[in-house]
Amino acid sequence: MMGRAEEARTLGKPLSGYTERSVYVKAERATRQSKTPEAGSSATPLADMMGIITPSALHYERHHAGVPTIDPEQHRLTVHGMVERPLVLTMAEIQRMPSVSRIAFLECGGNSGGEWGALTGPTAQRACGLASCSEWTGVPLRLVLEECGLKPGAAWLIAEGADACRMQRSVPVEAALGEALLAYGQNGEPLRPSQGFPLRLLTPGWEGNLQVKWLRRLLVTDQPYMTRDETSKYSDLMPDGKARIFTLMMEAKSVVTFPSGGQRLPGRGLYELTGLAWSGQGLIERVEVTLDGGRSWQAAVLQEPRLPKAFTRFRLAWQWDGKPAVIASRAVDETGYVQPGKEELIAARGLNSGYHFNGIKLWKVAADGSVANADA
Ligand SMILES: Nc1nc2c(c(=O)[nH]1)N[C@H]1C(S)=C(S)[C@@H](COP(=O)(O)O)O[C@H]1N2
Ligand SMILES: [Mo]
Repeated sequence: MMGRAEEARTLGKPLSGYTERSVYVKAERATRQSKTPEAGSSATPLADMMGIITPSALHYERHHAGVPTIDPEQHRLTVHGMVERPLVLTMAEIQRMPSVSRIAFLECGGNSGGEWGALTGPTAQRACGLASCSEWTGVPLRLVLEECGLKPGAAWLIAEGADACRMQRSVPVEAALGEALLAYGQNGEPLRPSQGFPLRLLTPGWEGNLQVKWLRRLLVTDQPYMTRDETSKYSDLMPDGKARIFTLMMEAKSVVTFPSGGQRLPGRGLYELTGLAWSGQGLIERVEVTLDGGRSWQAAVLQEPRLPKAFTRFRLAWQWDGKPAVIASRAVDETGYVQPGKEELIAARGLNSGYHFNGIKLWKVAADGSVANADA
């Protein structure tokens, strides 16, 4: 019999132009069964993520009319309306302009929509997975608008996508002149088709719906257009029957991703509790964790450098005594805004709207180590 050292060894795989992940790594985006899979969403497996960057292939998706296949050579961005010099730009012209890269989260206004009700998400992915974080590269939109010259009274931009529904959103011009990007890069490579290849609008900190993908047109106007996605959708019906519209800011939110629903702790002992926090208003200042269902809170360690309007990773060493525990995180951002509890949120906004849920998410750890939704 041959010993291990003498065994013939098999050569590994050869080099390749573009690699796949290990066959042993299985994390996937989650979708729901649908008869219209072109109009839906897929959620990032937040509990499988490390650090703050979401791999592009696992960035959540939200499409209203499927993912168009666009030849970047043929693609054009038209900027017109209340401008001195209307422009039609090719991708090559856009990519010749001065560029910037920044890390920013993106979150659907409908993320955690199910949390308003009784049937809340059983995993971090189902509860909060319509949020991801990438490094985006592109041209500050401000530069393009300076090139066109805004006319007096220009107050809104109507951004339009090249997908079948020609998705349109009205974007306040302050945002367009501020941090907004015409993004063509994501995590070091061109945008993925599901993220808007070859060009998308990025308005860091604001609801995902505004960040029009496959961007083909910016019409400068003096008023919003009241499009479908800012009136019947992505607006918040309040208990008094009035609706809040243009609620663009994504307020501070966090979720514990380990331990989280669907996982199992192998036994009592020392663990590293971890999770993600983010705020559309800037930096995450503090994340507090409760291990006793909200009776007491302690500060988690925040991964540095913290970046404004990006995911912030938090961690806390936890000695689990093997007894049932209810755990959660609560984020505080640089404006002093504190992530609310679910009851507080419902008291303020009622239950008519499915958008902008940023309440505290509780997980319960049972004595056998299994972790589940505390609401269930
Ligand atoms: N053209 C176009 N842009 C779009 C959408 C769309 O369906 N069509 N969906 C919007 C919504 S609702 C969200 S939440 C984000 C999702 O971006 P992602 O798929 O890159 O995560 O894109 C927005 N931009
Ligand atoms: Mo969305």
